[in-house]
Amino acid sequence: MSKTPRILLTGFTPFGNDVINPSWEAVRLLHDERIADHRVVAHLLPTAFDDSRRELEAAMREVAPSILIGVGLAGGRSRLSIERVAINVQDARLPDNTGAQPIDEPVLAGGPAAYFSTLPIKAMLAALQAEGLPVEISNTAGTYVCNHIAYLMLHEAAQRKGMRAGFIHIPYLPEQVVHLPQAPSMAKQDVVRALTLAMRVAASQVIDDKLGAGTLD
Ligand code: PCA
Repeated sequence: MSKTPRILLTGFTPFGNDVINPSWEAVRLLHDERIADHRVVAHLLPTAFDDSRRELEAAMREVAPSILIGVGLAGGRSRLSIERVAINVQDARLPDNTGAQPIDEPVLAGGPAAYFSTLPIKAMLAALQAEGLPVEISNTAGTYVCNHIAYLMLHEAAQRKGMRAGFIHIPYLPEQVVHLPQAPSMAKQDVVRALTLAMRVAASQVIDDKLGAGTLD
């Protein structure tokens, strides 16, 4: 096996009423890219609590990544959201793709209440802003499958020295909002550019910058 460190970059299958998931549409274009001496391995996760966990575990064994970055759709958000935190709860507003709808169940029984991202989220924010990309720090990844995977990635990373993890939510693609006049969207090329840059910063910087990006809401 080559010694090149790997970034495991995951996207999700469509869920709810959507026929595509922009997270996978963007992530799959980055498969095999070389970024800051790392190789990107793109992996598709099912939008289902149990199956996504199994698939993540299989991908971890296969890829042995040093950095884990999950990407998911947050339809309705107007900018790319770099998540700060994942919480130990599942509260599904809609059934997942296997029909499971956990309410107020832990992701991991006995696990910590939350994990913080171990990627340099403020440095990533600043780098993307400098490129003219609309981006924010988010303090909630929700309580659905994305938060579940973000929590599990951070849990895995917390067990392994040198491994780091984080999660990024993205808006709808323009073609998904053609009939949703109020809904914001982001072009796929911009998402790909933003993920590339975010990975470059994550791969080359461990200690985060001290930059204010707090909110009062
Ligand atoms: N978004 C959902 C799950 C899969 C996805 O792309 C979420 O935010 O939980």
